[in-house]
Amino acid sequence: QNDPLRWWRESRFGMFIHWGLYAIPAGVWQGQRVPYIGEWMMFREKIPVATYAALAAQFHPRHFDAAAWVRLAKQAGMRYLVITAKHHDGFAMYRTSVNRYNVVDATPWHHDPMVDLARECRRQGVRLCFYYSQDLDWHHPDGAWNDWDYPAAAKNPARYLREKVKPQLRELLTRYGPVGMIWFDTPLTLTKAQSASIRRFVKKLQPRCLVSGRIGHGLGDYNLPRDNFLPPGRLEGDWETCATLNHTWGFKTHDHEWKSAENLITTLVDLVSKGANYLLNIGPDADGVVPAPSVQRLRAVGAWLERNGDA
Ligand code: JFZ
Repeated sequence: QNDPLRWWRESRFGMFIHWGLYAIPAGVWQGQRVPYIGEWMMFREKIPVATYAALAAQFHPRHFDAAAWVRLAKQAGMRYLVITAKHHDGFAMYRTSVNRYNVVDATPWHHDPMVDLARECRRQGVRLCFYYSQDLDWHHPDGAWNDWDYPAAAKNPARYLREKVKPQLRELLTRYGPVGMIWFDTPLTLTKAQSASIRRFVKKLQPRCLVSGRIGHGLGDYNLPRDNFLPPGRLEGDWETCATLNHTWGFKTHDHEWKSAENLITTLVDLVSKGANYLLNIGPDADGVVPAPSVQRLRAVGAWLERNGDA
């Protein structure tokens, strides 16, 4: 059957990956451990663009291993992978020609990890999807929510969409083969017309590529309840709950409060029985290492599925 949502409905379980420059401070700024989610550091500390951008000079993940990340997803029983191509900090974790603020041009690594992940996903049979922050962008002068560098009154959101979002989406949708979905996030300032035009843009380039519920204005292909949400009963329509393994999406050195494997298995079963997908996050560190407690837990979920799942 030709429903573009079919693979997604049948997948049930996906791997979310938050990986970016925020993995370098890893939740510690000016010697202080921050209490909030790691990837929000630039915003919460009102770090100037130039200061934050300087982190890129330290990004050289010697242990990055795309095959191992995708294998871990497979071992856990996950069938799709959603990785941060660009989070709210505006830094592209892939090769872009839109600006030099990206992992290839601005880091000593000079490498595009999405090429490796696309290849490994193809090889190992996992759907590749990209997270893309279409509204918040703390680096672009016209992006939403950085008003410590750029006064809000001077912002032109249409220009941001035209000069950054659409050209970058075009790259993501033309350079890595078929993309399962673009996981848009945090629609806070864009108008309905703007969300609609982003959606149309995606579908024009890859008609079967899904668009997450956080494109905004009810224009997604499926719904996203709030993070870590557990529905009280069976849900109508298509739903996906995204969740953290500890209390952060982006890596933090001092967040050691991990959910138990038992909790994860129960949650997975609960969600799936109610018709929702489970998108579970890992936050690799700046060397490209997935925290050992995350690996352990994902493998335990996979082992349980091996014994009890229906494959
Ligand atoms: C967003 C991001 O701001 C965050 O950094 C992370 O990427 C997460 C997956 O998504 O945060 C949200 C967005 C929406 C809700 C909660 C957190 N929500 O609707 O409950």
